[in-house]
Amino acid sequence: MKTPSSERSRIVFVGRRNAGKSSLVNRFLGQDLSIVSDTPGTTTDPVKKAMELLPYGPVTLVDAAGVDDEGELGERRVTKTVKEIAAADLVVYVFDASQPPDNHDHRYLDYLDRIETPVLCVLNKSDLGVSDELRAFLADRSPRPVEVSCLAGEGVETLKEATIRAIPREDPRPLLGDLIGQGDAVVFVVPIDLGAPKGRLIMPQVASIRETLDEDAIAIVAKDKELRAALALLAAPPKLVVTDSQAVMRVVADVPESIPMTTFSILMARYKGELEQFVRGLRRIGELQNGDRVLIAEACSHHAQEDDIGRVKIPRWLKAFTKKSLEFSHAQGRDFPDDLSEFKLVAHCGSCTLTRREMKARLKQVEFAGVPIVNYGVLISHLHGATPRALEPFGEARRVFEEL
Ligand SMILES: Nc1nc2c(ncn2[C@@H]2O[C@H](COP(=O)(O)OP(=O)(O)O)[C@@H](O)[C@H]2O)c(=O)[nH]1
Ligand SMILES: [Mg+2]
Repeated sequence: MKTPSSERSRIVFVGRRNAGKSSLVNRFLGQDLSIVSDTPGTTTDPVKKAMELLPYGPVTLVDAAGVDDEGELGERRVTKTVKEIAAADLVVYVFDASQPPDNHDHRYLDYLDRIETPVLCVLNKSDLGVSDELRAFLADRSPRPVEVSCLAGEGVETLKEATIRAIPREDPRPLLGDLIGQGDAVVFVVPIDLGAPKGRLIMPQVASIRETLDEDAIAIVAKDKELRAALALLAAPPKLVVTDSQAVMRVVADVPESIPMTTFSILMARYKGELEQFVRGLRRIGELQNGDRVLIAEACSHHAQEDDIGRVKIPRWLKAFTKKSLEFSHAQGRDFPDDLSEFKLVAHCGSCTLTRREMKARLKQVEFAGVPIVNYGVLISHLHGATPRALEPFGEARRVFEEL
């Protein structure tokens, strides 16, 4: 039960009011925790329950409000459901088996397919018989829909097994392990400036060094000032140089063209998000106009420093680069705005404190809002004239850049 919610697989129960979502969640949990009621619309806030789904492991079950909820309050509940869907690993879409599908079902299943969220359909209340229309509607779905009766307690075990099979296995992504091999030297450039935390290194630095060791490669760590000296010590050129974004220009100058280089933030962009999507976002920078609003989003809520990267430096660099008077909004921590329509561009931090799923949910959200997104790493390198150099180790992202 100590597994943090960010490490649990999130299963969201979606469907029309009264389909039996809460009853199913209770059947999963084996106890009466959700409120089951025959008055439609009882589940107001999404109810979340942590459980151990054996033999799979820790999961969070989310009992969402009905997708057909009505009225002003109902609409707010539907918005919450849509947010839950964005962060779902798996959606269990619950039907009342005896009813034909309606518009809501069509719309939501289309939406879920579009955002590529895995969906398992459940025909609950199978004790009441199964509608032919519903059967036909779901005929082509994979995985196969599961028939259940919460009332009779039938099919619940089969559903649990099907659920476990349907939860996608996250392929663990490398930070840089795929770029290096046994015996390779990697030079990490870690400037120790005022923004560096006292007495330690930050997460992307520590994780990169650790992964280098896991690959039986050799990690060399130096400040930007000592980079030339570090390179001079090596009998052969390193396989890769990775720098803090803020030292990127100095590193570009000090590292010969023949040695591939990139930044920690670009490694993070690939690890937590989709590097190509961030690179595509760079196109917007040339299109920005006076008065356009840019959202600067940071996943953690640290104290803003005097020369804060998100508050001060990025706005300054972006204005200098575009020569436009831009407006900036800031979002910190978990408050990522629902409505992105006023923004022309989103600049996102490296998101060390977000899970890949959470970052992916944000990426999907901006994609559907039609707002380009860049991450700090890709953006800073670009504003300092270090693209495409810093993208060179990543073939696909480099191609995307060249096609911009
Ligand atoms: N006949 C039958 N009724 C069910 C079944 N599952 C739930 N119900 C009833 O359907 C109603 C709505 O259930 P609930 O779980 O609150 O639905 P939700 O709005 O989707 O959360 C309640 O009266 C339940 O007792 C089932 O398998 N068969
Ligand atoms: Mg309910």
